Amino acid sequence: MDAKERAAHLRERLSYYAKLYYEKDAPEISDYEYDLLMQELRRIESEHPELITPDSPTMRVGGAPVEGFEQYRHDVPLQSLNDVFSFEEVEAFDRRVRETIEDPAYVVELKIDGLSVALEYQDGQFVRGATRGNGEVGEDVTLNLRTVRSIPLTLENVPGRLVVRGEVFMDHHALEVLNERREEEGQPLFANCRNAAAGSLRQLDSRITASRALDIFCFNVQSATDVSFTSHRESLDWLKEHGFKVSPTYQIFHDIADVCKEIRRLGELRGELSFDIDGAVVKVDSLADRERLGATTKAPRWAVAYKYPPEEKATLLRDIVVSVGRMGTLTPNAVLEPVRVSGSLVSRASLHNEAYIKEKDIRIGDTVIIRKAGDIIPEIVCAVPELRPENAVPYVMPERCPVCGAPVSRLEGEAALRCTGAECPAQLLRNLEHFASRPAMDIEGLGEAVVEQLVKEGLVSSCADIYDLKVEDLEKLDRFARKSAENLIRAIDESRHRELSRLICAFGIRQVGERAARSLARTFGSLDRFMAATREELLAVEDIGEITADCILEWFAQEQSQDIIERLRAAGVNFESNEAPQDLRFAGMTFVLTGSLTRFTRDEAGAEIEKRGGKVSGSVSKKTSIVVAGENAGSKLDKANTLGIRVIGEDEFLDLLQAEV
Ligand code: 0OW
Repeated sequence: MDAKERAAHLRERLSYYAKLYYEKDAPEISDYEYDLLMQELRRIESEHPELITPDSPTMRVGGAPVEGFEQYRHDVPLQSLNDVFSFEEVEAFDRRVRETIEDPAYVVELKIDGLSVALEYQDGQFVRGATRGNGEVGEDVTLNLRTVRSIPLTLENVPGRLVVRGEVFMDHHALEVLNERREEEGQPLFANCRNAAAGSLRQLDSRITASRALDIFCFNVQSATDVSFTSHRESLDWLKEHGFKVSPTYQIFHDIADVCKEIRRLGELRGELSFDIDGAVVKVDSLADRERLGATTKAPRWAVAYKYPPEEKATLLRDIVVSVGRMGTLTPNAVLEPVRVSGSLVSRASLHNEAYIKEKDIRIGDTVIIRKAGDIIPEIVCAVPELRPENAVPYVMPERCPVCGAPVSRLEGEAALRCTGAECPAQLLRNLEHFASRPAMDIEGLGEAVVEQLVKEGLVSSCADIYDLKVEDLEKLDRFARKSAENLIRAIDESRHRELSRLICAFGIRQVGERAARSLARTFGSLDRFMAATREELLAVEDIGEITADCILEWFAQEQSQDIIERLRAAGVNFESNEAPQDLRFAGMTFVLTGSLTRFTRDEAGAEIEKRGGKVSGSVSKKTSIVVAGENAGSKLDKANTLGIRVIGEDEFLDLLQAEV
């Protein structure tokens, strides 16, 4: 067999195998053998370029990547679809159609969950292909579409211009293979088949697209110069006869009840399909009827997409493991027997917090129902009590952090449990990034990537370690030349002189952000006075409530925190506020004013009290600290005497206000 014959033979075999692989999903040879034949054909074509034909399988894969995608204007807009979510809405659609069409015939097709494209052929050659875009203008992805083996590059006896619409998708197996490869390469995984298909079709390098095993179902003849149809089904049959892959099922129905039955049937098929569908499309079959029904700006009046509720699957809850987030939050996660739901394999699902588990009474060993909320996030709908093992017990969250062993605590009003460890490794990265961040110590150059390296190299395991770093330490890190090492050390040095409020913010005490930190720095004037503040004094500070005060007290009470503070002091970090400390002599005290004062109005006296951290109340109770009694004081004075509350006159009040603190 000479080269020409061999090339023709290989082309015929490769096209035959590709058709089997993609249309019948029944390959006769392995991918490896297919690739060997392809390699031989490439070699022959490189030795005899005159033998290359436009439809050769080797012509599917483009050359070097393109810079970007050209815009492609669809001469026939790619319409979208009105979605419906119930059979009542399908019946309403039918009633609307019957207002115009006496006895409509409907086609019901699978709604492939991929991305819409238009394929343009000129005299039987595939010449251009584009994404849907906004329906009017899409992106020219011709080179990438050529690599989709189920798209015919040449058509037998189809003269003139033809534009076909279809849905490009990736099947479950291809997604699994792709994600396995990405996992090995340390790349982020695709959440589902649709994302994978979209990401693969919009590759600038068509060789990457070629490696992604994309597929297509064609569902519409957009335009054709040399052929015409009277019905949709006729056009689908024609597409199939001319080498296009069309939706595997499309039936005609005259009664909307049968349409709904078909929608149910396709919905049950869902679990067995090797690709994702997110619904069923109901279309008027007669093209003339479609003309009469017309379209809204958004979508045709002659079609609707019935969307299935998120697919639910049952599986075994093997275990519950607790992860510790960067904010120290303990999150329970379900470890599941892997199960395919809506297009991808699910083996984990968040259980959010203890309340969620309690409310649904989810126990280790349960059979649970899983679904994908929004098609992406797996969630546990419920447990199946009838299938619960005898020994299943209600789940209890750990009392100690699974990462550092520190006690966990729950702040009232919060569902979440948090690790209290100031240096918990799970939170360390977040704490360090926060410490160096702009609203805190603002250390230029100490971002997430550098922090991760410093922790990984064991150079930093606490924010205090930052001030022990030397240029030599940094030079060992990736991408750290001497210059950048010196710059970072200089930035660290500068941060020693930050305003006190920055340091307080940098500690990352829960509930203490920039605003609260400023109030605390202004009020206490130094870290030492802040550290020594009582709960009452903290409560007297503007922006500080009960929860925040408790967080502050709990944070300072930790040995880890004391250790950090002493090391920062030794490192020369500024502990003083450059603002005058606020006078808090009345913090935690409640005053009652009665009678008339000569030097103040009631409001002025009240303001003087609040300025010094005190509170003013309108009535005397055992919570009252002091009653200030002016002239003609009345019943409040009597009650104060009865309750044994301290009573002072105006002069003594003045002395209290003016005494040196
Ligand atoms: N995804 C599909 C599909 C289909 C529509 C298109 C214009 C008017 C009717 O399988 N089988 N049939 C249609 O017909 N649309 C489909 O997908 C659309 C494309 C854009 C939004 C939907 O995904």
